Amino acid sequence: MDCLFCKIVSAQIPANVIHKDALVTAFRDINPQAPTHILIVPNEHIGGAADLTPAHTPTLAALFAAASQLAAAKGLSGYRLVINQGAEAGQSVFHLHLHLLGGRRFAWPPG
Ligand code: DGP
Repeated sequence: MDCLFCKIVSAQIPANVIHKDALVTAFRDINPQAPTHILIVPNEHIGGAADLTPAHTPTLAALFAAASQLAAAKGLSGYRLVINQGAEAGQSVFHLHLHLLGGRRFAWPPG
């Protein structure tokens, strides 16, 4: 499968990887929208949030566990976690990813 994030997970394409475990990989976003902008992706290919099933529960838990660990490691007391599902919502890479954004104030509602 020709998937950018699968290639980052398997190190076929370089990225600034800051965490990897059996289930998830985290790396810096190439186009950061905040002082801290990290993408956390499942190692297995999942197209997006709409493709999640109960069988993915351990992977989903690992995504959020990595996010809270990385946020703590970066000293972030508040941060935003975002999943864009579908092109209408701004998804541009169709491999599930959790955006961890921090280091500035965020507006609500989001743009
Ligand atoms: P989304 O728009 O929610 O699908 O987010 C995709 C993100 O992926 C976007 O913020 C930019 C980032 N991105 C795209 N290509 C690359 C890449 O080659 N390397 C890295 N590190 N990030 C990328």
